[in-house]
Amino acid sequence: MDSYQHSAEGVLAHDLRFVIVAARFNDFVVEPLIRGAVDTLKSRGASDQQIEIVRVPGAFELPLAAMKFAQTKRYDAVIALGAVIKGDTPHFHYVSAECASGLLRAALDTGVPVAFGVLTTDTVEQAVERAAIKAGNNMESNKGDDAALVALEMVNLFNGDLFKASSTNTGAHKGTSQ
Ligand code: INI
Repeated sequence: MDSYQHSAEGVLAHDLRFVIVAARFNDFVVEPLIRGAVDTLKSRGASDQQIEIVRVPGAFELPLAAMKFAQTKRYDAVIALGAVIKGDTPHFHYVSAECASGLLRAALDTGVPVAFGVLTTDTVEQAVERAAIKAGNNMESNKGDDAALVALEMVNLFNGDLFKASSTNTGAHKGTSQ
C-alpha cells in the first residue's frame, strides 16, 4: 500500500509568495496572529517582499479578499487571520460560519491553499490565549504561527512529486472499484 507522509517540517519558503488577509475587527488579537504568521514564514526563509499583508474590516470580509487574491495566481497560498468572539447576539454564528465556509470555497474554487487562521471563541480570554499575547508566552500556542505552517505544508504537498505533470505514478486508483 502506498502511503504519503507530509508535514511542514523542513519546508522552506525561499521561493514562495504569501498573502496574509487579516481582519481589523478585534485587532488586539489579530495583530499578534499576524506577527506569529510572519515570524514563522521568515524563520523558513521568506523575505518581506514575499509576504503581502492586507487588512479588511472583519472576518466576514475575509472570504472575498482571499478569493480575489487567490484568483490572481500571484501567491502560493493565502493565510486568513481573524478573531470572532461570541457576544450577546447570534451575530457571532453568522460571521464565523460564513467566514469558514467562504474561505473553504475560496480554496476549492481557485485551487490555491487558504489557511484558516480565524479564531472562533466564547470569550476574550480564550482568544487572547490562542494569540499567545500573554507576557512570557513562547508563541507555542499562536494560531497565526499554526496557520502559516499549514500554508507551507499544503504548498509543499502540491509542489511535490505527486502533482508533477511528468509524474509516472499511475497507481492512484489501484485497488479501488468505483
Ligand atoms: N468581525 C470579526 O472579525 N469578529 C467578530 O467577533 C465580529 N463580531 O462579533 O461582530 C465581527 N463582525 C463584523 C463582521 O465581520 C463584518 O465586518 C460586518 O458584519 C460588516 O460586513
